[in-house]
Amino acid sequence: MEKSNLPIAVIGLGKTGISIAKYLKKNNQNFLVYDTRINLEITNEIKKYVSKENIILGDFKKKYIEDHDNFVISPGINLKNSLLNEITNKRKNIQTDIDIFNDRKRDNVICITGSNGKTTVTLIIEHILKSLGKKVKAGGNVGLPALELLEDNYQYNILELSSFQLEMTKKINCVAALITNITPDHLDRHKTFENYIKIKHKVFKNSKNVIINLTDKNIRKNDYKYKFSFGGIDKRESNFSVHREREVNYIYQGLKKLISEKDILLIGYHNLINICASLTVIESLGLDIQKSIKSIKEFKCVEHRMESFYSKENITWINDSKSTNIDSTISAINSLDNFTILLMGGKSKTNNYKSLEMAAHNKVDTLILFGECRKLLKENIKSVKNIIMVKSLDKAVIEAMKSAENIRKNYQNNINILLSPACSSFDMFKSYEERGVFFKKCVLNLYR
Ligand code: UMA
Ligand code: ADP
Repeated sequence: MEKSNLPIAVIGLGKTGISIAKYLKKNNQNFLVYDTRINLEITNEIKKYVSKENIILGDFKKKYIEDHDNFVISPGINLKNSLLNEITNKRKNIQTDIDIFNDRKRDNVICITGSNGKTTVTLIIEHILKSLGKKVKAGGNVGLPALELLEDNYQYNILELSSFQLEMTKKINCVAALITNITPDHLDRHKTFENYIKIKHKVFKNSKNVIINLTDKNIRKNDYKYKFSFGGIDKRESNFSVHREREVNYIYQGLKKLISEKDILLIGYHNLINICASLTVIESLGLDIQKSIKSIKEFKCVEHRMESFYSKENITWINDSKSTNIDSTISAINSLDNFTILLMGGKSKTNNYKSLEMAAHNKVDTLILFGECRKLLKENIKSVKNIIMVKSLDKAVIEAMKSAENIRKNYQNNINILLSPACSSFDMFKSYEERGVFFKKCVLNLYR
């Protein structure tokens, strides 16, 4: 924070804004809070940290800028698309909660970013570190906002960082930084894929150890000196990688066979890669890999991520509501053998469904499209044999059951019914969590 007699401006009063207000109050700082949402509820939680007179709701006005030298911005705010652009032009000091976290110079910060797999990898690492007896907490884009981690003295702090959080962050020092993968996402905000890639790479800049996914062409390995990597074709090339032998995938540590896919509880090849990524972080910290294996075998899937939650009479229902982009749905489709009925739809983030069409063409028997962009999806994914369009997710569940029953007449093996929307949930739900919970409720109601 730059020295100033003016109050700090906290921009945004969501989860992050509240954690910033809490932190600033605790540190006796003078601040005002702004949020563009005129009807934002000022909860008792908020009132604990900031009085009503110090909260300004509604459009952020140009004249407010002169009242402050320091601005702390929440991740959900797109600086470029609003009047807040002026703040940048006036060369005021703009920070994020991650910058404040960084100013406190914590030891052993581990940063995880990427387009898909951030939460899974973050939670696997947290799980392993706990099993190794370390005092550890994960936060940031998952669970607690970053500043909440300062409330206690953790031996390891794991920060899941989204592109929204990294965009305005100046610097994050860490002991290990990992980008799980980079595929196009959030381009409505970041405009170009190139810009999005650049934002993701910020995480490597001040990391002691840079951890590279060798299989991802968008992770610019040549720009970094790195000792740790995962993935890749040659076992000797990386610390951990996946190789297939007689129809079974195995995780290798260098040349040494470590874990069979049959010994883990997670579904899908992408989750084997997530385990490789997590183990590479553990190795970069100099911790014991052999002791970590047992805890990996016990790690259960995170809710709404390839969550197989109900099976009866050879029909298995899988909730992958967190899949909000093309690539995660392709991974979901590729994770399943046997007949797959795919439920997809919501609010579209792209017009380019070519790669998804190719994946669905080979593996999906019936495609059930729902939500705002169902027509757009139908126009773009023509090659699946059976396509059904419905308005809502509850209707999609009923259609999926009917299709499964039809398939079952001639087919003895397991049938997978997968919700992996490839779209955000905001057309009909508050969040992907709400969508996933609703989906599970609809399915369980069918069997009552
Ligand atoms: N908003 C306004 N006006 C304001 C402030 C916010 O309209 O003045 C809107 C934003 O546009 C957004 C919503 O309110 O739609 C929330 O924005 P926020 O910045 O207040 O968000 P928080 O509640 O602080 O939650 C954020 C992350 N959300 C976003 O970045 C959108 C949460 O990640 C994160 O858990 C939390 O900080 C704590 O660190 C959620 C998320 O959806 C899981 N992340 C996206 C993702 O994973 O794809 C990036
Ligand atoms: P994030 O936090 O980056 O959104 P999650 O672990 O929450 O990642 O998973 C989001 C979606 O991506 C889920 O649908 C999940 O099944 C899928 N997924 C998880 N890991 C990967 C990966 N390595 N590659 C592609 N998709 C993945």
